[in-house]
Amino acid sequence: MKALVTGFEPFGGEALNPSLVAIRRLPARLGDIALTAAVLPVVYDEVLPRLRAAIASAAPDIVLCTGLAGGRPALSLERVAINIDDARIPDNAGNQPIDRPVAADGPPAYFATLPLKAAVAALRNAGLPAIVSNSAGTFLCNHAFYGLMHEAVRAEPGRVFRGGFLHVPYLPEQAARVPDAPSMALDQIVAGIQIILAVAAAHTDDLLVGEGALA
Ligand code: PCA
Repeated sequence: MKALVTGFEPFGGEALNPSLVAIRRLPARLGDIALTAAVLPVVYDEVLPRLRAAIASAAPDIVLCTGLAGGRPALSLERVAINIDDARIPDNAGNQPIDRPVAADGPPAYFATLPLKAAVAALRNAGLPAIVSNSAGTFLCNHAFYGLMHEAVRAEPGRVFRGGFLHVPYLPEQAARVPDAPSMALDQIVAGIQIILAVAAAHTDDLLVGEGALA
């Protein structure tokens, strides 16, 4: 079993991105899962070529992309990627697309194909706050997640993989500068990523438990 995990470069004036700090802490092996970590740029025109190159070289069974959602109080497993770019802020190259599809030939949305609810249950059992989120936003994280799933449906036989996206909260040192912002310690984020990968490697079917939310 091979897994590819990605994290994003810092963006929006932040000095660091917890998703990137966390994936750099991951071990090379997790039980019988061989892990590859890759860094993704917060640049619309560059992110999907970089992601595709990482997938081509890692030939993974599972891909978990991760990014920061500052202000979220919990590890957020994203259920759905939508075919729209609507950037609230410019990316790291100054691009700010508005209402542009991620893939002109793609469907409106894709669902994650990792067992999100089983992962959320395992995270909570380990004492980590976790939710299923129904929106990855309309910035680079959604763009990468949509591109990932678009790639997954077009993968050649033998190169088929399952994919999903995890949004992580601010680190405490980031939240300290934002009034009332929640945060999560780096060790917890790193542990959470490993739990999600272990669950995803062990299960293809998800639990049938309610995780519905207003948003
Ligand atoms: N978070 C941004 C893009 C990069 C990242 O880590 C987002 O949620 O879209």
